[in-house]
Amino acid sequence: MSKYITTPIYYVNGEAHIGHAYTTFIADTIARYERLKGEDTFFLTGTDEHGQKIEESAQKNNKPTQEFADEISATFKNLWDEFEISYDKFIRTTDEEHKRGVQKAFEVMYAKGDIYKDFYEGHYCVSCETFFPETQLTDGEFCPDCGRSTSVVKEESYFFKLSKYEDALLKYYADNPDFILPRSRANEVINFVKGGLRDLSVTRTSFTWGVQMPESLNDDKHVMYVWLDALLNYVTALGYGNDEANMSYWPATAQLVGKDILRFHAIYWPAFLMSLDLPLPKHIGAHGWWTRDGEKMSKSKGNVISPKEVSDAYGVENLRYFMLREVPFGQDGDFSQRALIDRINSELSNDLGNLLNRIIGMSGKYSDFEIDSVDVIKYHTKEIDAMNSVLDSLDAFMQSFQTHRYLEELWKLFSIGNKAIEEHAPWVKMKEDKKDEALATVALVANVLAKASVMLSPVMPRTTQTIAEALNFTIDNNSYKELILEKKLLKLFNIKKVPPLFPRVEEPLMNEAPKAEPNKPKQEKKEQKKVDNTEKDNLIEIGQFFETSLKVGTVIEAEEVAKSKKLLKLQVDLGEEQPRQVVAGIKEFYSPESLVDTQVCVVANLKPAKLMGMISEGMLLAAKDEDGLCLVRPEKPKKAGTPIG
Ligand code: ME8
Repeated sequence: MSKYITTPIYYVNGEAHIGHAYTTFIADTIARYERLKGEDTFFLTGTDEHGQKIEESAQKNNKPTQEFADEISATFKNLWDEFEISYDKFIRTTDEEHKRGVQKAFEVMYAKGDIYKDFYEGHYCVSCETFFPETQLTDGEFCPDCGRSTSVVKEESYFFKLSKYEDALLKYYADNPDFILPRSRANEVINFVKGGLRDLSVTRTSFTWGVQMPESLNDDKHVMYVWLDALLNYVTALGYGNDEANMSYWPATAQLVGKDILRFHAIYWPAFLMSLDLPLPKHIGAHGWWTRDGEKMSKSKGNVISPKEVSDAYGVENLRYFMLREVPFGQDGDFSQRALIDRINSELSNDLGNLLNRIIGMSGKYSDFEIDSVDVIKYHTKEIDAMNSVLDSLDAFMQSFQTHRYLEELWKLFSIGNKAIEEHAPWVKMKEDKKDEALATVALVANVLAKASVMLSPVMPRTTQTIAEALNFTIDNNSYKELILEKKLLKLFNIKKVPPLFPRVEEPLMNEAPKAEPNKPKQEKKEQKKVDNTEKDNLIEIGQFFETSLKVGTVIEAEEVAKSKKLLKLQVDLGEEQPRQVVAGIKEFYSPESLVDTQVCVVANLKPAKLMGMISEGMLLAAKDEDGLCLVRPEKPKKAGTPIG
């Protein structure tokens, strides 16, 4: 069966912000996931260009409405193209085909007796393009949805018999408990319908910027109500009312929307479809809002964050990962650079990037970059079972749009990989002359990473492509079938070195740091330090101690520095993507060989220094007395990068 995934079509009254990017990222991820599984998938996005709101925005900008719509629509399309959003069609409601399709639908509903002409007197909110009965207004005047003031409008109007579909809608919700996702959102919709549906005004005479009435009605005073026009995009994009070849994709599998427009999609839209005798979508997925300092981010409030700015600073795939991982589907989330940086450093750089780095390092050292999975099953059934059970659990999360759970589970694979390395310590096995065991662990971890990359590819398509290149395989429906469904292992292959995927981010990269951020400006900290240092007894605050980042490191390589009596050059694994180079004055006390594969304590946030022309990116903790120097080490082996403090 084919799949059809949609985003809302975005109003062209302002450029995209990260809320729009979020919906688009989720939909794009689902579409890519379906394609990975080999499903014939159609993914639609586009812009909503009619209605009073757009007309007014164009006037404010002193532009003809169409020109204004063209310009803003292009900014959305260009942004999605830059972000490599894999849409199959970008629809605009000013497209001629769309307008014809809407007119056709109007005729069908009218002929069926579902549309009739009457008068409407009510309170209209231009921002929401919605009428409200007086009983629903806040303080008798303000819009219950956006809080703006409404105006009284009396117009001749065509009405859609929404009330007729009350029972059918309630039955549909009851028979299809997964129609609205997350399920917790269904009740508000059901209660709204149970409260009684009023027929819906579906034309306007007070302005002209909308789809004209069908000629057969011979009533050009009216234009279509923007929500009727907009909702129908989901079928006109497939050719409804024109060339209907793509209508085979209908009904939609997943229609993603923000919770602000759930009612339109879960009540009006299914009722329109029933009237048109078309099947209803399988799922409407309503996600929460991105807020800024606790307030919904919106174009009209002007408190928006530009997705382009964030992606220029941090990379679009890091942003995608962050948004999909950070917030449980359906809930609101506050955007902060600090949270984004934390996820980049800990999950992307430490967990994922580091694993690839370890595979490259170990395979290079032990087997000239050649990996063979032949012995993996012999030594690693425990890890393979654990890995398969994680992989089997993933589909259910994606089907219910819970990208945060999907990624959370997926990350368990990296723990399995990193833990296997710690437990089986291939470097020890190499020393004990158990090369096949050491290589089996390296191959296991390469397989873990390969499988994880296949499943991560819908979220981070580019990054996982680079990982696949490093591991010498291709991510596509074939590898999905073999590695995920059939649970096969990769055959003999060569590892390729690639540049670091996720350089660590030490400081916020965007100037305008959201207010809610906990990171204080650096200067404040320094000043505080000065004051405290003038104390007679030199006591420091605990916070000052924690300004020093101390970490456990594993020495991977060590060599003497020629012409230096004191210095050794070490490569120390701190659980980061790349080992750090540390130049230490310990040559008189330690031989390089005695240090490899031992652990040390490292000051990890010192500014890099140059010693005899070599960069040193850390300092080892050591104790020195008249008997000489000894390194300070953890009492028991600890994972590289474990914080000390
Ligand atoms: O409503 N957080 O268009 P729109 C998360 N044209 N998502 C947000 C968001 C936020 N702060 N702000 C907006 C319309 N969105 C209509 C839709 S569909 C037939 C017509 C996202 O430009 C979210 O998906 O106001 C929301 O539903 C959509 O943008 C609204 O975009």
